[in-house]
Parts: sequence; structure tokens; C-alpha cells
Amino acid sequence: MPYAKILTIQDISCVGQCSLTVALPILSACGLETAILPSAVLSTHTAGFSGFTCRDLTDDIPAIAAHWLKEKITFDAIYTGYLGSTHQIDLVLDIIRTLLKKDAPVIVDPAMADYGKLYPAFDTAYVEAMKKLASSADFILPNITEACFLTGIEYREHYDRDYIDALAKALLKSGAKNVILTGVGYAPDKTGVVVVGNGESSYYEHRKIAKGCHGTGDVYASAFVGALLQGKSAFDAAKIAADYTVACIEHTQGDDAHWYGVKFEPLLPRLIQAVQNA
Ligand code: PXL
Repeated sequence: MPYAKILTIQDISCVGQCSLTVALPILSACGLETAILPSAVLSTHTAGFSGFTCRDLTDDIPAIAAHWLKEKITFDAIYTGYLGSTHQIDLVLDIIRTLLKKDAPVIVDPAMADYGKLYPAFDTAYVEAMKKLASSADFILPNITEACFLTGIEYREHYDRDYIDALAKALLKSGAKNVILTGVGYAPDKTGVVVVGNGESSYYEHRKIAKGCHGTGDVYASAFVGALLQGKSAFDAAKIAADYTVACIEHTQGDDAHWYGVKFEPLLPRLIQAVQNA
């Protein structure tokens, strides 16, 4: 398997099984050297906890990036998730310009919204900045809500294939080379992922587990990136990530005390096996 060095830029939610505490173990398990740039440090994630602390690390980023540049550190891929501020998105674009190897992929999970709404920390200025980042990505992984914010298309809870097609096309038109649209279901007990790019469109349908879980977008994106950088096609990576995420949700279901994330760690061996299979 290739050994690649990836930089992932997202927050550290100290407790809550999301962002970097999910991305770092999953990418490492997939066999990637994983460098991190924390966008902010929060006591917990913002989806369900109240009174969380948040230290925005935007001001630290230029010096960190300058040090890496001086040390001639470069990356084989950059994967971004939940970012701390609008200005930070411009700094991330600078990092992509200066520290990413030529032709290396940028993968953007525009983690900012779900169920028709923006996360509490974000506003329309953040959405505008995220549009810039998403348009420069080789792969973007929005859910339907995020795709709507990025394209200006109205959010719908009930939709058909034409609506999903229009969303994917609008995202490609805005500049992203490949779109992995998550949480797309056409039957009550099913959900799935649409993979569009290179003039092709495919859909992987899988079981939908009635109760949604926090952090699954981060588990999904990290597993996708891990599989993709180990040489899987976008569709195979999307499928591996979907199967792993469903297994994590199933493994967590029934434990009401574990409402804040999914128990992804015990299932890492399963992900590693899927990524290693030729
Ligand atoms: O899982 C996305 C995420 C990441 N980081 C923080 C969040 C959320 C979702 O709410 O609050 C801080």
C-alpha cells in the first residue's frame, strides 16, 4: 500500500467523538501518516452539549504554516473538516497553495450544517467562505443540507432523483471536481451516497438506521479519505466508508448514554481489512 502524508485541518472537540479525535485514528488505521492542524479547541462538540468552551486558533495558523514552509514540509493530500472561522478558510486556501504537493488532492468536508440548518457557530459569511474552499476541491463530501447552502438550492426533506441530480450538477458547476453526496435515500428504510465526477454518476444504497447519531459525517469522511488515499476509486472508497459508518451506528445503537458520537474504535479492524482488500 502507498505510504502518504496527509494534513487534516479541523477542530479538536476534546470530548464528543468528532472531527480530529475521529480523523486522526481513522486515517492512521488506514496506514496514512497524519499531520494535524487544529482549527479550534472546544471542550465538546456543539451538537447537543450546552456551555461548551471554544478557543479559535486562527491566529496561530500563519506561524505554523510559515514554520512548515521553512522546514520544506509538504503534503500528499489535504483534508479539511469543521473550521473555526471565516478568516481561517482563507488561511486554509493559502496552505493548499503553498504546502500541498503538485497535483495532490484536496478533500473538503464542508461540515457546517445538517437537517436543514447551519450548526450554531456558523453564519452566512461562513457559508460564502466555504463556497470558495469547496469550489477548489478535488472531492467534496456534503450532506444534502450542506449541498443546499453551497448551491443556494432550496432544502427539501422529501425529494426525488431529479432534485439530487440538480444538487450534484450545481456543485460540479461551482468547481469541485468530484462530489460525494451523503445521506441520499429514496425509500423509508434506505439511505446512500451519490458519487459524481469524471462524467459519471453512481449511487450506493445501504440500510438506514432510524436514529441518527452525531459525528457520523466525520467518521464517513475520514474513512472515505483513508480508503481513497490507499488507492481505492471514489466509488469504492464511498462504499467502504458507508459500510463502516453503518456498522459503527449499529454498534452504538441501544446505548442511550452514548448519544454524542459513535463507537467507531472497536470496528477499526473491519475498516483496515476493507481498505487492504484488493
Ligand atoms: O461533526 C461535526 C462537528 C465538528 N466539530 C464541532 C461540531 C460538529 C457538529 O456539530 O460541533 C465542534
